[in-house]
Amino acid sequence: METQNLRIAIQKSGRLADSTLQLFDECGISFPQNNNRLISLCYNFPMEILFLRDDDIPASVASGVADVGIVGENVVMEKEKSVAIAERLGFAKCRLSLGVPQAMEYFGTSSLNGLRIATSYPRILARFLEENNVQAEIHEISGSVEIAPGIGLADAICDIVSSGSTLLANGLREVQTVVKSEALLISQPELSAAKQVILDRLIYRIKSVRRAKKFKYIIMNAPQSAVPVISGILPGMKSPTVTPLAESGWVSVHSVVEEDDFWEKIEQLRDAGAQGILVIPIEKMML
Ligand code: PRT
Ligand code: ZN
Repeated sequence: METQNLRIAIQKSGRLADSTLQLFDECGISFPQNNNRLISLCYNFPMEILFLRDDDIPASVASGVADVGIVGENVVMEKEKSVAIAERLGFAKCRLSLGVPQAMEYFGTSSLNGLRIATSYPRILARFLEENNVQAEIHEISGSVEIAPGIGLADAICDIVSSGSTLLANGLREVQTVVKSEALLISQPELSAAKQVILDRLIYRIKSVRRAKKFKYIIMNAPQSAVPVISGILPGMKSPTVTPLAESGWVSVHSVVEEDDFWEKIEQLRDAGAQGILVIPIEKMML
């Protein structure tokens, strides 16, 4: 019997590669490790992995060479291929921004009129300029965009920014975000039913892993009398679990707290009388 695998295209090496492999690992998906691989068949999940340059991933998915792929939103937007977003993955977050020399005055997009702007993202930039009624010259270069103004190749740039240190090191400042980006799981718009079932299984695992990362499991001891206040601090998913301790009048409280406001919650819990607070990472959180 022929078995159908979901074929997924991922970046061979680069900024997306490590996080993508980590995600597969956290989803319990393993495959033979071999650095010169082009394609690997997973041991324990009906999926084969195709290793490509990120620029080729949207086209490989749109053409059916791969069924799905993991790639930056910026590349998906630039390539304008017919693919669907199956899931946002939340890593490799960055933005495509306009940068100008530190000394240049900038009063808004109209300041870009008549400039030469260097970028590796000509389509996204052209759309942005058109939407903002700016007439500027787009100068397409494939790498080291940030050095273009310094060597007189351009007046401004449109490039990926994460921390902003590359712009700073090249005497540029970020003046405008054009688009925001994160890694996406993209898919062919029309997958076969059998492959859609595999994709749904993959997405379920990814969601469980991502949800778990947002939360911590916490355990603390507290006087019984403090439980109403503590329950109010811990909205959790359901009300907290409260079990009696051997020492009378004391209980153990278990709950789940969101990472975002984690430290504030801990301070409030201590003020409410909680002691011996333990914080435990959650590996998966299923719905
Ligand atoms: O070889 P291949 O073509 O597959 O890879 P690549 O060299 O084209 O891409 P790669 O691996 O550099 O990046 C892959 C994806 O990671 C990008 O398409 C983005 O979606 C995402 N990403 C996230 C980034 C960054 N952060 C990032 N900081 N891509 C590039 N950068 C570069 C940017 O170009 C600039 O040179 O980092 C510099 C800016 O960083 P800061 O921190 O100094 O602002
Ligand atoms: Zn690339």
